[in-house]
Amino acid sequence: MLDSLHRARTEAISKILGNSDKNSLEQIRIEYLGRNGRINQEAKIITSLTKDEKVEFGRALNEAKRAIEGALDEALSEREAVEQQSFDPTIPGILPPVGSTHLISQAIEEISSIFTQIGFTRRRYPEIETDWYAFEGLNMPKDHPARDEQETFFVEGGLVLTPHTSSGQLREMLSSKPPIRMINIGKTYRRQSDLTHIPMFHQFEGLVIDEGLSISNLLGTLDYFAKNFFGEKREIRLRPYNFRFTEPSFEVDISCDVCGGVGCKFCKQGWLELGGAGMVHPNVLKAGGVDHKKYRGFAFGWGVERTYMMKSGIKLGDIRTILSTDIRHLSQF
Ligand code: FA5
Repeated sequence: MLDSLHRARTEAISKILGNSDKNSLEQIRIEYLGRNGRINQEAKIITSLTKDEKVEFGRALNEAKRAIEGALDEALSEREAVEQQSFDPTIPGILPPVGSTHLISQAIEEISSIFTQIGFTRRRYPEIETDWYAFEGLNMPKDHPARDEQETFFVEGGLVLTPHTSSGQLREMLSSKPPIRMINIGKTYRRQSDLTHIPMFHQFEGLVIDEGLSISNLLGTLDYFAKNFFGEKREIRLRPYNFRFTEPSFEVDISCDVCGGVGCKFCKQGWLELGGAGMVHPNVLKAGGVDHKKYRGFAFGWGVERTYMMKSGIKLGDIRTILSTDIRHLSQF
């Protein structure tokens, strides 16, 4: 008599336990407690029972209903509690992205540190210059064709955005006494934009003034820098060149890292130009107030971005990507 009722009760409760789906719980309620549900079906047997049996069966029937209702209520309130919980302390946190120094700043720091280790003092001179510091004092008189190469931005009041850090040579000579060993790193500007040129770039300018200096001191310094910055495997070469502010003058090349020195669209037959160098011209020493009979000087001026790109393993095919603000690019450095 009671077996079938117990089975219905156990069956209903096992369907409810662990169930958190609202619709499915409602279906279970209808299936077992609804007007035509299993419990009411079981109740039909009551008419055929004796008086005592009716009492016992009636009690079991009520207990079965209460147990199923209780299990349903519990399942629903558990579900609501989960819904209301807005903060789950067990979910792992999201780490905020960590930034890093921009690669141009990294390069500047590295260049600075290599030169300061051999006694150079770091300097920074104005980005906006007068014609005299940018050209005239550097042995480039007005209307001299050498000025054209600098593709200069002119600003109001006869000023220019300095096209090279060589203007800092004059400022250094006029503000300190020899012996001088400075490394001037700053922003420079030219009207250029292509695979190897950007309109705003950085140069680092070395200037050494002392008694008895010769080209071998210049070579030794450049070689020291190249070995420390690029590594032992990269090669450097000097080509005779003409700058108005040095005599003799050279261009310094480094073997290309993009193609390994065989030649590619980025370099000239395996070599990439880093910048100029030479012995400071007597006219520049004079303009800087240095006794050109007593002292000699050497200077070099290289592009920071170009120099950085030639570092082993960098393999940047277009200098303009250095200025990209794309986080996927920046996060590689
Ligand atoms: C000069 O600017 C000379 N003042 C360098 C110098 C200093 C010679 C001291 C002798 C003594 P040049 O115009 O070649 O030279 O530029 C030097 C370097 O700056 C180039 O080799 C290149 O590395 C970098 N550079 C020049 N223009 C750009 C540009 N638009 N974008 C990126 N890098 C550039």
